[in-house]
Amino acid sequence: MSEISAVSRKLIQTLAETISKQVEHFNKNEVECLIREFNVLVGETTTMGRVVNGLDRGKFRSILHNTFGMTDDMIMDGVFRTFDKDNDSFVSMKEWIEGLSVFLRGTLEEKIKYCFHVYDLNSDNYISREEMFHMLKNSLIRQPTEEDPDEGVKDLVEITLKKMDHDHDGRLSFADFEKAVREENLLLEAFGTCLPDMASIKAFEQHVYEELEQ
Ligand SMILES: [Ca+2]
Ligand SMILES: [Ca+2]
Repeated sequence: MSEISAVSRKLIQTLAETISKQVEHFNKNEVECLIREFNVLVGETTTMGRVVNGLDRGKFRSILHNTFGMTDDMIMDGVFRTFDKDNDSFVSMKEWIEGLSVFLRGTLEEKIKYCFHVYDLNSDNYISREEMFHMLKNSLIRQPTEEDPDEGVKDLVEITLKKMDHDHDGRLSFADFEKAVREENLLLEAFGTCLPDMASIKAFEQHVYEELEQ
């Protein structure tokens, strides 16, 4: 091992120790693996000769698509927005690990907050009728024979509101969303798949762990 890689290894270990104390669900070794994976993913961009602050939207979306099988653009943008907490258009190393702790291992409470944020497209703390309409329209497989597919989506929005809008103001607050999901867990991803399934979590973790072994 060269002197430089020994130094960078030491740096990563120190960083992993610090981050593992601040972020839930990952131990120090796991954080180290995630930092290495982050560096690999970002590294491809730095070879272009410019300084990169993290994963940009395109790069992040290709990870969601290729590694976690996501296909819905609107939802993938929502996941990016949710990971990018400081809203600087890059997912930094810290944001990557914080985001993954919920994405891969979050408690129900953490996932409720995460999904609500993903679905609140304009970040005004409410999921509006319009937002529900866009997401449901996007996620439904349209029947080509149907004359007005929008009508079906509008009906679905009204049904969803009836079930989830507890204070009857025609939009979902976090409290509405949380109450509904606690009563019926399947509603967690009511407006589109924004969490990975068990198989892709397992594949990702296996891949990341192997990198530490090398
Ligand atoms: Ca950021
Ligand atoms: Ca909103």
